[in-house]
Amino acid sequence: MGATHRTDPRSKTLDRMLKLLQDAADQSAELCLLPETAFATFFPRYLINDPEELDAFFEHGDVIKSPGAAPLFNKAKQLGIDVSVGFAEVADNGERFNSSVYYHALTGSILAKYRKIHLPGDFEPFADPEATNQLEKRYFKPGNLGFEAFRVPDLAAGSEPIMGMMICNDRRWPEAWRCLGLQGVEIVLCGYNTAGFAPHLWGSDASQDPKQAEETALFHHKLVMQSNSYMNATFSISAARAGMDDGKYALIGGSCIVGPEGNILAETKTVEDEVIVADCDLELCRQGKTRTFDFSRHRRVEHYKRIVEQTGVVEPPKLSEASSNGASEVPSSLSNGTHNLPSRPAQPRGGRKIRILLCNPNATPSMTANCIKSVESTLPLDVEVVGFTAPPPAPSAIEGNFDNIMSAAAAARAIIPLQQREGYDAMLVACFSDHALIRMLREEFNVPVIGIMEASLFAARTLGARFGIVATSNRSKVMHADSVRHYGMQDFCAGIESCRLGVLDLERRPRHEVLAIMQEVAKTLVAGGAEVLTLGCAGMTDMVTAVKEAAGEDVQVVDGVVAGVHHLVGLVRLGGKTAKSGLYASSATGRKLRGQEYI
Ligand code: CDT
Repeated sequence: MGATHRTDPRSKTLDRMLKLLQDAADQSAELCLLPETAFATFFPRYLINDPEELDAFFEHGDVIKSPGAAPLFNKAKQLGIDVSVGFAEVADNGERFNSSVYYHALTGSILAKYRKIHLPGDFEPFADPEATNQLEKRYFKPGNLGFEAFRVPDLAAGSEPIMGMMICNDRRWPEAWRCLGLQGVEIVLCGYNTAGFAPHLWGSDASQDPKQAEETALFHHKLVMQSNSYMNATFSISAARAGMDDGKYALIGGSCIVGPEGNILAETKTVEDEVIVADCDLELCRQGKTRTFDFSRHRRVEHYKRIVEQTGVVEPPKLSEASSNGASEVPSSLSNGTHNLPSRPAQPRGGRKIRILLCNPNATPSMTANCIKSVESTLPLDVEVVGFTAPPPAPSAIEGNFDNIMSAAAAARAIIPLQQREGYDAMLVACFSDHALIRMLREEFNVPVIGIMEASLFAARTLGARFGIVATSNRSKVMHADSVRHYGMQDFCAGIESCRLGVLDLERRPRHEVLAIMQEVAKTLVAGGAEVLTLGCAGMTDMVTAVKEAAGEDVQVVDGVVAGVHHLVGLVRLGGKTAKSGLYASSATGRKLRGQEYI
């Protein structure tokens, strides 16, 4: 879309949009993307103090029925063309967002809504009256709907393409693209509104050549659309509000349709109202998605922690400072004015990490590996979890008392010398039961020890009034009931339901079957009043997402491994130790006196 001035009546802008839609339909397009806040000028560049004037830029209630926007959706329905468009939204609770929707012509309904997450600019205008402002932080809240991909039925020769939306500044953030990429997105839709010559906004020199500034802005726009499309093996469509708004504010053009190899398939030639069309053969996404960017095979999430844990930059300590004080934490006064200190120390406790031994008392290493995998992405930078798998004669699964005792003995014999050598700060017993190893380790050492069942129940009691347990077998159901009583939690237990599966069935039976069974059990527990679900086996740790899906968003699902590790981390930070005045007093000395050092 070309320039839209502050004084332009809504009807004029709408007429232009209807014409563009007609033009797209005439060229047999099945979907038409229109820009960010398309129905009026880009008002966040002005400081508007009059609430009524500001309100007129927003759609209230259901956007497809909003008088200033409805004609667009009605026309789309009539033409049978889907439309995605940006608008300023007032939600039912009065919160304001910079939003976009995907309108499905066939059903006459909104298939998906997105609310802009990366709001650029400032809350207060620049002091310089000549500056172009970008007051999105003043007028909008950051979006609260995440980057959710969605399927569009009956499009592209009856296929169901996976689409995702983002708005303008979002396109500069690879995190946004990856969130969609991880849902297999095939077409990313992005309306935008990007200033060309606006030195205050870009933080650049006011004496720069406006034409050159615009070229750079255009280069950056295409750079992010092409590179991120390639890196996520997806098509992308971007639609600009372009031209010279109010005869004063230059906006770049550059609307384009990009293929999954990063190639531009179509791009606008003007900064006026203009339609571009391209065929998007979704099959072309397969190449990238199954080879170079086959995420399931190649991603190494254990090394990506910083991406979700850190916002600002945390530089490595300056070599001179690190060597002079021996510490790696940079005091704020020395942080070269960037104020980008870590939200938590990267190396606390005198530079030493908290090290937790995750003890799997059965002899199945893949179960240990799954436990480590499930917790790894949640760990702070200063915490390390090391996996231990019990050696034979520990049984490969723990399904009854015999297995419990045999595994505890085998595990304890191996852990005692290991702990004497390594001095882990805490130990987690990764078996969902009141496992004998827990009490053995509490007796033998003074570091905090907990099992994943007890940790789950503590977390569950904190997060809800009633919990339920997804048990493996009927026998484990009975054993869990005994343990719940032992922990004194029976009054808070809404139920324990069995999946009628053996522990090793969790790995051996087809995954979709196992997940379906667990989801059924989860639903039963929720119907019985469980507000929090705990997973009754360490082997279920990688199934949390499926259970969450079945339980619904108002129900919490606790993964005992994650709960246990973080419980222990908290205790270690508090300096907590196992009390030795009673039950957990060590029996090592007594054994020695009896000449029974055979372990
Ligand atoms: N509308 C919008 O998000 N515009 C931003 C301008 C950034 S201001 C520095 C953009 O990314 O194009």
